Amino acid sequence: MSEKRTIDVAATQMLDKAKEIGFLTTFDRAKAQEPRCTFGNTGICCRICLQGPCRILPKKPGGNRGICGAADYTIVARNTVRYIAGGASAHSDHGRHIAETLLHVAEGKLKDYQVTDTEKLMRVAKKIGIETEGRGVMEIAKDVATAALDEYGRMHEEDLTWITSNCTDSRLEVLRKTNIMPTNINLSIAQLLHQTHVGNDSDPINIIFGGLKAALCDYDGMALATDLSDILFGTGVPVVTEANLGAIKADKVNIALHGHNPLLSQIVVKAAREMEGEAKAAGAAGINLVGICCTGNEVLTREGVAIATNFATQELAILTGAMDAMVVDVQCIMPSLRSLAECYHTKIVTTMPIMKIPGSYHLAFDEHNAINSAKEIIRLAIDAYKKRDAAKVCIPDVKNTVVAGFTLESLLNIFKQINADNPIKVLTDAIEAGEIKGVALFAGCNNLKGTHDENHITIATELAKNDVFLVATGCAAQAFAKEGLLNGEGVQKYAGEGLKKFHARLNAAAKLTTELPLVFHMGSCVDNSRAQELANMMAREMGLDNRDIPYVATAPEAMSEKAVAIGSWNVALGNPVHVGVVVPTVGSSLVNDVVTKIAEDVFGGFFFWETDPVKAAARLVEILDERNWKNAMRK
Ligand code: NFS
Ligand code: SF4
Repeated sequence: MSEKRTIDVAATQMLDKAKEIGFLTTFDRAKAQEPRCTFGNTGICCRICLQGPCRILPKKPGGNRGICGAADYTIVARNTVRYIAGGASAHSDHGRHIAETLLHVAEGKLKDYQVTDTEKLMRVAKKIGIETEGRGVMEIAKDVATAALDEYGRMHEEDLTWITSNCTDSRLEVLRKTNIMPTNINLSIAQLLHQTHVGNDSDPINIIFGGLKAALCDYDGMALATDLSDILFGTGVPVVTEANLGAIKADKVNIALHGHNPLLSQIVVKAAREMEGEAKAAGAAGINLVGICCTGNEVLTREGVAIATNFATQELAILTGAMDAMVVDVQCIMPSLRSLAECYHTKIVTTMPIMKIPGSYHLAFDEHNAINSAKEIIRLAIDAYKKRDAAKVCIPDVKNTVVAGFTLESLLNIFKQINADNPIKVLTDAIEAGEIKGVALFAGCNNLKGTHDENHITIATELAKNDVFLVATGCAAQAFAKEGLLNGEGVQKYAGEGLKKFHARLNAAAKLTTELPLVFHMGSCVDNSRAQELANMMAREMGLDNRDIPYVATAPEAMSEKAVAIGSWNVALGNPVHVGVVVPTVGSSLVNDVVTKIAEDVFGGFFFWETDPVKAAARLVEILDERNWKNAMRK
């Protein structure tokens, strides 16, 4: 564990304050966990049945296996894929919730939601083979929603639609040949839990392939979540806003939107606009919404809502003393928020049936009554504001300008200004000309095994220097937002000559009121599907399989089960994936070799672990160089 806690200046100020008032944050708790148990850290501790925990103790007679006889490779493989099952469940359940909502909109059952982006609806319908000619919007929406819901529990054995309609043909062949193409999201996840039950599969390779199948369900669930969220709420266009704790306003009612699902947060944004008057009547200058984690990314992309902070520093937003309510839905919400809120006037409002925090305020969100639910939440915040103690308010004066909203559509719109017929060619031409080396996707979380945000920033600036085109999602994107990498100044400061030239061309074509950012913010973690669509377009345009395109992914501070699932489908789809923390596969050299070496032979994609950000960046550049070099040789 690193001694330096964070590179974020605002966070540092708040951590000093936490110390002053004697509140132990997640940073203190991370320290308290050291030193870690080596068994758990390397993945050789099994708790799959009640005889456990069993640890691998090679020196003791009989100790080199679990009680049932499971070897290190079985234990490590099982533990790893169970992360994937957790992640795929979270993402696909999120997608299902959106799909149900779209279905109910199409059936006329929800008055507070509508089909906002009909153009995207038509595009998605065509992509998945639904007839659009001469049909009404709601009829088509109903078919799209039904097709999405069908992914979860269909009885027929057809490959998942959002995979077959998005991936390249050569990649589909790889997925089919390796027998990891899923036909039913719920089935594959349940099967994986079955496969890893005590006394079931002990073959690590078979277990890993089961894991990859579930990881592809994760991809499917997020791809449909992105498509259907765009249909319901609109596809983001470039927006200018700001990020970091300085986006919290002392004179306004501050409400943080935290979690992942846009279903509620979108409505809160709408309600907040209608309720400015009520906030003013309470003596505030208005309502200020800020985002944390991926709900924040969703409303940033579509509504230009500012970012307060990312995962590791969520508690610190409350420590400003000016957070009146924090509305949370699902995933990545620290249970500690409640105890911190007790030191302040802050209301923590949980809203989903599967995510409650003891002692916090629960307002069951009801899509049928969405706007009223949202208004009720805002009223709670206004009430809390009245109880705010001005003496406790201390907002770090730290924030940066953010240019975001780069859904694939809005990025292609910029490319279209240069090449109207074939926008993606703008990117692939620049790669083939050697102006830029390729594309790197930054995804994933914060992980306090390292210094908060440091890996993100160091790797990104190193790659920029080496002329790599950068896109980002999730908490990685938020790290960039806070540190000033999502604006034009970031390009001037960090980009290499080639990348600068490429950006200059894009800027001239885009004609936005502001310069394009160093890193293109593609949205939330489910929007990693947007980045994959970009990769697929590159592959098609370059006439290559995904295993050969100059595209890499990195999760510099991976933390959640969802991150494991995302990394795994990236590998299955041919992408090299860097992870900046040591992961618990290292306890079995066999499993570790499979995911870091053998995977490349089979899928073209593979994992590598590197905690040193400079070395990680150098390796990523090397991989891009290798791919470009091979492509040049092929010509
Ligand atoms: Ni992704 Fe986004 Fe952040 Fe990690 Fe959590 S918020 S869904 S899981 S911590 S990036
Ligand atoms: Fe031990 Fe086997 Fe049970 Fe795991 S499944 S806890 S190795 S007995």
